[in-house]
Amino acid sequence: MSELSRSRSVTPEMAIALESETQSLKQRAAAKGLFFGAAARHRDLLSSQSLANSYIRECSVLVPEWELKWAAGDLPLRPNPDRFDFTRSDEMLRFARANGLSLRGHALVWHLSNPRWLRETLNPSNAEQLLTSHIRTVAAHFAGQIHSWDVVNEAIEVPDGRSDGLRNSLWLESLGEAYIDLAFRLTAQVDSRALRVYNDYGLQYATSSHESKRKAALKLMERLVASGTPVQAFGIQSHLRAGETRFDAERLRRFLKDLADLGLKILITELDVSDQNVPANPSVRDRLVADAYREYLDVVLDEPAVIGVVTWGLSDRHTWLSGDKPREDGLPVRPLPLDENLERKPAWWAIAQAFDNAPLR
Ligand code: 9MR
Repeated sequence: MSELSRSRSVTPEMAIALESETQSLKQRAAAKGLFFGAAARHRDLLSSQSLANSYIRECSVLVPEWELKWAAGDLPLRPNPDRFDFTRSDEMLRFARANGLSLRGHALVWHLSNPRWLRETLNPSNAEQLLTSHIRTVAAHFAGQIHSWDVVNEAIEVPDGRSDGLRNSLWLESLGEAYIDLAFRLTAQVDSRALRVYNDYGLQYATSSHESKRKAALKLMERLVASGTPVQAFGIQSHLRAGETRFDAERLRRFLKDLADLGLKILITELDVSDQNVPANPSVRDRLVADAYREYLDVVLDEPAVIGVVTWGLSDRHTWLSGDKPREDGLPVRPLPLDENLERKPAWWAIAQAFDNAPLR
């Protein structure tokens, strides 16, 4: 019996109701066989005990937002071809393990956040060696301790004009499309326990660019699966926009089903809702942001292949959107489940209800 129901003024029925109100996102997700997690940067998470407590309370998965990229922020993971610096990523792993969270890895191969030396020296004769040494070192360093790896991130860019829809990235230019298969095989060799994910954005709306990206993504996944590439899951980043009307539940359901039919699991990997273009009034804004979370998660969590949800940040205190999608009126953006004081917002309740309504896995 909880503290609450022992106190004289609270009946057992009220205690049960209150307890279910206070269930965290990770508890509600777990009740349905799902996981909930959020991304954070080392410098934010480990410098605020109250922020850290919110992650511990709400999340079962933690994603380093910078620290496992080749080079994001001022302390690169791979400062030169021969040196790796795991200081910050190891600290995040320790934090996660000490508090019962698991760490999700993001990302082994990406066209952005690469060190300057890589961009300046990568060529067809050294690319395979550089990619191999990277994955053999990084994935091996964390072997057995990672929930899932974004092995390849954002490899599709239809406007680049290739018939296969692949992005003209530094890796594609040096290795051709074989870099994708190579990355998945290497990861499988060194850490057979982490779920291997292909991760991308721009896939959820009923716009022509999202439609053509969905097509290209399915084609890529079909090719990889058919050729025996050990990809196991598809990550849909899900950077949503409040007030966006071009959402078509049936098209999204179809895409999820097509991925599932290929035998892939699906993860929602970077969920947030930009409030850049909605009215200033904070309660109106919060409602529109919450509506976007609800509308999206109701569809996505209906698909049995979806195994969990990660938001790209947890509190409005720290979000990439303040820099990348600021509001014209200069008001702070409010895209995440908790406000800047770590209080639950309507978005939190929308996610909570979506988990509560989700079918059991
Ligand atoms: O949120 C991340 C931001 O802090 C970084 O500066 C940026 C570059 O490393 O990456 C942001 O996260 C991106 C993620 O890694 C991949 N999908 C898009 C995310 C938002 O840009």
